[in-house]
Amino acid sequence: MNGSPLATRLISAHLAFGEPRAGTEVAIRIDQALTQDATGTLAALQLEALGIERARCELAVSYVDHNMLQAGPENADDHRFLRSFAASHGVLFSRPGNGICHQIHLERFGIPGKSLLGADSHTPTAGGLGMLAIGAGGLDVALAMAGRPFHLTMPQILGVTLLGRLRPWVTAKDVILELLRRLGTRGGIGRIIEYRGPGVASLSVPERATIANMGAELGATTSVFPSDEQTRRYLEAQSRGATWQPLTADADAEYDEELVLDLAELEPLIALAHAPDNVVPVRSVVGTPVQQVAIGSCTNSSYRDLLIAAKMLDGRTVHPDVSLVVTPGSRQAFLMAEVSGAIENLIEAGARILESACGPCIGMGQAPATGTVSLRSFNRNFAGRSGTADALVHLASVETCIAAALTGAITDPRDLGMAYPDLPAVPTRYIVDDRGIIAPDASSGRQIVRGPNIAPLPELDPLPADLQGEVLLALGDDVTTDDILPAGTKTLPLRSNLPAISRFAFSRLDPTFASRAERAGTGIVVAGSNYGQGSSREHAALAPRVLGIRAVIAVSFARIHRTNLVNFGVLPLTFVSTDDRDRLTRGDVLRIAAVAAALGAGATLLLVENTTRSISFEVQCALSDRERAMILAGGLLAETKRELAMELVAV
Ligand code: MIC
Ligand code: SF4
Repeated sequence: MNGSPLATRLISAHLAFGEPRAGTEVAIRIDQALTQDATGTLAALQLEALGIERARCELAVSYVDHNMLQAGPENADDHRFLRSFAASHGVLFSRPGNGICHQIHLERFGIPGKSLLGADSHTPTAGGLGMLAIGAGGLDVALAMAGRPFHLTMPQILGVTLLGRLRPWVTAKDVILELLRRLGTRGGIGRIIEYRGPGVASLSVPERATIANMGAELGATTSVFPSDEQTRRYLEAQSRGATWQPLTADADAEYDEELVLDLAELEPLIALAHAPDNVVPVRSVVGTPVQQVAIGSCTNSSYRDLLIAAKMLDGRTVHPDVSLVVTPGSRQAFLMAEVSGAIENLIEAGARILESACGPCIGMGQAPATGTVSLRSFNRNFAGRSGTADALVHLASVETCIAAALTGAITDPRDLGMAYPDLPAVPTRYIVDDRGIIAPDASSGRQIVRGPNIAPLPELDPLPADLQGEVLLALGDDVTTDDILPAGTKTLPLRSNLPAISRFAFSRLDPTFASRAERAGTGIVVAGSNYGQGSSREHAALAPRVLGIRAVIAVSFARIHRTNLVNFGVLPLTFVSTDDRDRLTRGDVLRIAAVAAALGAGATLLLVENTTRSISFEVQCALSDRERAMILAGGLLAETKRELAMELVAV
């Protein structure tokens, strides 16, 4: 018999339901949970609605890192709400300024072999430490905090064998950009990416974290690295050596798919606007003028990233046409950069240093000038996400970004004529100062501080017996959650106010959507492949739902968004024939007769009548029994309340 990949071993060790057989439903026990402020307020309200008074998993952390621009009281009110909620619910609170959730979690909390569920799509960053770390909607994370297992479809395991060693100026970012170039943003759907082979040992934990982080852009369920000497060194430097254990795949592990990447053959790469898989070699676009360079985000904002930027800029000046902004990933990284003199180098060179937060990555400030090019060490470059609709945002390594900051144009860093700065991958000791993390305090009482912007959760009604609705939008492929419910300065302050934020649903694609949906009462959205790629924000399912969307018919769905739709009682249906997609237009009225009965009876095909055109077509309804029950009940919250009530009766 053949051995197991590490991912399968991690899943088996946490299995609460099912068997780890690709394509079947499994449930896994969750050891650690994280939320951030943009998803955490809803998660907190949902936990409250379930009557759960204390987090029951081993560790729960509520981070504040997204909504940091306090242009009005809303964000600060949310921070206060989260702080008081965490204190009284046994949750650690990472205060604003402490840094980006994924960077801090890696530094201070991640433990090889443990499972982590996070209300943010880049939670797999902790896979760099040998964790089973998965991104999910806030409600799923609330349930994990309540001690309930997390359900998912068992993914296939893609084994990526790394050979050789990266050459100077070629980085971990180029490894993941190469995978995006080869596999595309749909290439990881239904897969866990497991890194293995002799090349792994040369990558430090921060480098592995960069690679695991952007597995989210591949659409992967998660990414995982072994836990080895590099992991031990990192955890020891974080004064957490006792949490280390070695973890690898079985020697004869069998993978569903395999791929080989020779690190020594890679070169600096860049993902051009507006998709993370629009990857070309840097050398093919050299000379393109750049007006903004941004270093930061949960992908590339570690101490090492700051240090390499500082070394490259040491004694030099940022090009006069470029605005260079730096957001350190964490207070620790910021402090280390300060103590080592890196911050001084950055300031002297002309960098603008922002606080430790997501910042420009989520359009919270530093929107580029009209029609300009922004080169970022980030992970997402969807159109408009930066806050400037016609900006061209490209993604590259810190090294390539700083090369452009120096020359004012896209530059292959190998052409700078600089010796590659000699840096330790990981210092022997990081500065450990956890005062940015506030421990829960039961004595704080149960007083939750609620600002006026925190609206009650909407009541969601069960699925109607027959579903009839107008096609309110007919969309193409790769619609992102940023398209469905944009982030940025206007909407992020409204994350805890669904009636207000729902006005912005699809506003970038069609500003008339919200009012048309309200007039129509019940609506349906039609889309192409990979609908809902990107963020885990459940607002992208809830806001359309609140406006009456009861079904999305697409060619395929991104994992987290599909689950969020189900969690809020929206039917995710797929076309049996993609030709049917092309026969639908906005305004067509569709009807699925006896949909509730069919769902209850386990039907996997439903007949959709297009009453406007007098034609019919079939759609696939690939839902598990659990998902069917949820949709019939009006969503996961309603269904869980029902289950909890039954458990009480049983006791
Ligand atoms: C993102 O990078 O898009 C976000 C903002 O971090 C989201 C979470 C959110 O929308 O609150 C994510 O990646 O899940
Ligand atoms: Fe924050 Fe950007 Fe990372 Fe999302 S991708 S968690 S917005 S830094």
